Amino acid sequence: MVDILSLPTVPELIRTAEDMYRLGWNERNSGNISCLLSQEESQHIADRSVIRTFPLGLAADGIAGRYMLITSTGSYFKNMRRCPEDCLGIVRISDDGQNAELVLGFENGGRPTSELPAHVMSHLSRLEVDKGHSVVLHCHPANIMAMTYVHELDDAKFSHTLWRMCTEGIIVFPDGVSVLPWMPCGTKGIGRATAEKMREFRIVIWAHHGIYGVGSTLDEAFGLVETVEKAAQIFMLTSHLPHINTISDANLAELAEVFDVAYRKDFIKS
Ligand code: 2HA
Ligand code: ZN
Repeated sequence: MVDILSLPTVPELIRTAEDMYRLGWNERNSGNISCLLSQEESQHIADRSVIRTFPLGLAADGIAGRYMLITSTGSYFKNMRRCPEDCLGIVRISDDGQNAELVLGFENGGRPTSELPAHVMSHLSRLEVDKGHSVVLHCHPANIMAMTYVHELDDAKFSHTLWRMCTEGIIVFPDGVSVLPWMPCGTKGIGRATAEKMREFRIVIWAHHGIYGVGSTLDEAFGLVETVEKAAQIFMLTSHLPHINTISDANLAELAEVFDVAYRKDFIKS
């Protein structure tokens, strides 16, 4: 019997979930994380039979046969270490791309997160543009959420404002962020809209709800969200005060040159 904790990505995900909880990003049962497992890690579970099947309701041919670690619906990030076998599951995407086949975890009737469509579709989009892609995470950081009430929901304007809030911004997310208008969550519609934006962005913000971040590792996706949230925090701390100093567009261009990052130049004109 394989212990779910023996797969290296599992303790790594639990650590990430706990950090997210402590930062106040994942109240109650909010948020979800999924990781596509490497070939090497997948070999440990390749001989396991299917325990239950969850229809995806979409064609995930691009990840057919891949194993994915994913959080369960209703699970609390703060409790993940106490009950990893209940809160986490490993599914194999069926050969026809139509189903998620449970091979480990989700004990006591657990099911994948309600945001499964957004996760699967985002993985498909990111793999088209980034071969090393593996992680999708979702959470509710307060300052990003607050900012969507007081800032125009425009990709260029939102990205430009965030870049100007901390020096490291344009270096960490030179591709900017995308902001979706409010939509009901847990639907294929929001999943499709998120995945569409994921072809161009590694951060997609859901207005008045939260944020999606992606990366090749859990640390990378986490660090990306952390940096965007810090920029949003500075905005929320200062937007009601007179700005007598700022990071100018010339400063942004200078940073991009010093750190050799290809940023969305078209976002600066806004
Ligand atoms: O409760 O965060 O978006 C899980 C969520 C749904
Ligand atoms: Zn959410």
